[in-house]
Amino acid sequence: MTLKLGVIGTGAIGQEHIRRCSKVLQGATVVAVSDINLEGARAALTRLGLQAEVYANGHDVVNSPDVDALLVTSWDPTHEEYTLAAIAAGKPVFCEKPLAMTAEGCRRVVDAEMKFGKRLVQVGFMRPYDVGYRALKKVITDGEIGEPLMLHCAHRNPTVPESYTTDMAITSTLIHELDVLRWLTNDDYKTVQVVFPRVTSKSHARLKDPQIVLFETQKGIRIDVEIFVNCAYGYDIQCEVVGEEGIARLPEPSAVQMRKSAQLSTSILTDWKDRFIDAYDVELQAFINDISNGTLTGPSAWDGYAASVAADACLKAQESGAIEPVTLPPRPAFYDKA
Ligand code: NAI
Ligand code: NAD
Ligand code: ISE
Repeated sequence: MTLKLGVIGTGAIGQEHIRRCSKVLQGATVVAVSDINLEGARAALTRLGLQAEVYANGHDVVNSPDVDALLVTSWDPTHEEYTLAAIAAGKPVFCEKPLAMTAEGCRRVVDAEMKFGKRLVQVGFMRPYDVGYRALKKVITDGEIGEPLMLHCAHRNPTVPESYTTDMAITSTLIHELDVLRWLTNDDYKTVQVVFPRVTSKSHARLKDPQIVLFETQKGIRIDVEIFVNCAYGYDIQCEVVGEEGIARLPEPSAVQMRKSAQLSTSILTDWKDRFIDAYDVELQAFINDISNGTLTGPSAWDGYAASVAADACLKAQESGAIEPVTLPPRPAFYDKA
């Protein structure tokens, strides 16, 4: 049976996900879309050569009898509202990160889902589906480098728009590390501190860039993450795990090495769309397959909540300059793996 999807938000990633669900993946079709920019939504469908019902209001997509499941790809502050609406309608929902703007908002989603009594939410944390991160996790869980002691990470974007502010380095960018590093180390954060180096001249008044975020985990692992969203040279994700017996590093995306004009060079990607293109395919195919099998297994509303608990502490640390505690309550049995 083909799963009929409704997509709320037809911006950059909304269009990417519409394309992959319609043209790359198996078992789904996009039947309805919505965006506050109605013309943009229509133009996106035309560009992709697709036909779907276009609604002015996202809630009409959620409640359309034609729609079996939702993708929420609108801007961050709308995620909680549409995800809660999907749960109220009893429909599975894939919500892009962050699940909500605060841990409190994520908790409302967790509580609504538990009240419904069955998992309906998958959060768009795609890195656990990336082959590189999966290989790195295997090296750690196989004990090849001994117990992890330190992680050195970087999340670099070439540039961001003027609307991107200091807090978004946490809520929209670091949120990927907040999720994937929990998964990678099978650990939770205990404290966090944010340090601001000299600001790049390529930034603007409302964005302190770069930032360094320092964590201690419950097991005592120390993690440093550099967030640098005007790094100019490319889109670059780095993760190095220092263990008791060796060091393991996230593989670079594969690229041809060139020898030319007395230079040895390898291209660096410039766009998140390309860096994680396969991971996005796999995460959404898993969402589609899991719905037809009756149980969602991907990143859960609890994972979204856990990341946002850490994000709230990071935001506090940005303001205070102090080492702030990260306090995650115990995970409810509802979110244990079947
Ligand atoms: P974008 O700005 O290109 O698209 C957002 C779209 O949402 C716009 O078309 C806007 O008109 C629409 N929108 C805003 N408010 C709305 C509302 N109330 N109802 C319906 N539509 C509304 O942004 P982009 O880059 O596509 O990001 C969208 C979401 O996806 C964000 O939450 C972002 O954090 C997430 N994202 C995730 C990535 C990942 O690697 N998983 C990569 C890029 C974005
Ligand atoms: P797993 O499913 O055995 O989970 C390992 C632990 O990590 C569990 O305790 C789980 O609760 C936790 N976890 C899972 N997703 C998390 C997240 N996003 N944030 C924090 N903690 C998380 O581990 P796995 O088999 O490595 O699967 C990891 C993800 O990859 C799952 O979402 C799974 O559905 C998916 N997956 C992908 C492929 C693939 O081929 N790409 C294959 C299997 C599973
Ligand atoms: C964007 O929303 C993403 O999710 C990208 O993966 C991230 O690299 C970027 O910084 C975010 O703004």
